[in-house]
Amino acid sequence: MSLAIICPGKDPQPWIQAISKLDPELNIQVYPSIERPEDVEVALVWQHPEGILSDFPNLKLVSSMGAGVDHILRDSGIPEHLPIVRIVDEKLTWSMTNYVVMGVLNFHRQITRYQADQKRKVWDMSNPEIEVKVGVMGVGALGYDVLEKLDFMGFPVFGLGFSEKKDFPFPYYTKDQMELFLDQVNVIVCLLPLTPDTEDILDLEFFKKCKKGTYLINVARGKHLVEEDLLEALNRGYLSGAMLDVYRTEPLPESHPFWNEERITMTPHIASVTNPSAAAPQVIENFKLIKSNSPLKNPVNRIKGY
Ligand code: OXD
Repeated sequence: MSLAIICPGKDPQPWIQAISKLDPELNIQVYPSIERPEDVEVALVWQHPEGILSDFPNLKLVSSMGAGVDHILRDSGIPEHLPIVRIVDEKLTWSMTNYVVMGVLNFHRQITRYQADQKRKVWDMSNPEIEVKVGVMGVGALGYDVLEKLDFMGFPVFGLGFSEKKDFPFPYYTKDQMELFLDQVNVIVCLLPLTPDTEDILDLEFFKKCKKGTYLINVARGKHLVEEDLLEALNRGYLSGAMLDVYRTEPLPESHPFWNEERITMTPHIASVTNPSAAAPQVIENFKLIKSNSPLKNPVNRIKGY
């Protein structure tokens, strides 16, 4: 039996090292050099080539290398009986929250403005703080941590999700209450999973409903955002700026208009990168659990898409 690592375009070495360190006996095969497909019982994947998983007749489990599973679920050829798990890891959550806090603080304390002032030798003490109320769309492990930490820092926070929640400790809105949610906040953090329900959710109609001058932080997936609508929303003043870590096409093509847009702060999908050493224990644990037919860690609900 063996574990297949399939992550074209990503270096598999840190995963091989982390897994082998914990379980030196575990046989690992790395795509595209999978010589014994019949041995593969678990596939650890990131952006795998569509259809490839049907090459493994004894596959029992598919594990994402990250928190997101949209890159797995886009492959309609994955047999329905095959369980899928994802990574939930404290370090991943910690990094994501730190990134979002940085974005919120940048807006609140206007670092971009002062950097521009510094370049022009401008001393401007007016309006040093923007009052901030933060709305977090997506209240899973990542979104919840963001709400908790920002609340601890004293920011009013509001959550939005797609299902009803009982006894949620922060003001909470469902998708049907979107306008009510948007009325409360002037910073929007998108941490939604990418599903058919959430794709293109950040479009011009959405931005029109935001408070004038709202700041957008998208750390979820590029496909949540209709990119030309963001530029339009900035030009019309619905939004005052955005911090983006994810894009519809990655790497972002050189010709993309975002590169030259000063109101957008960009990073290259680094908000929270899975640390193989931190994530390897749960990959191995799931390998053992699937073999003993026991309930898995961090299973994905295919119907919900996360
Ligand atoms: C993830 C990511 O889903 O890195 O983990 O985007």
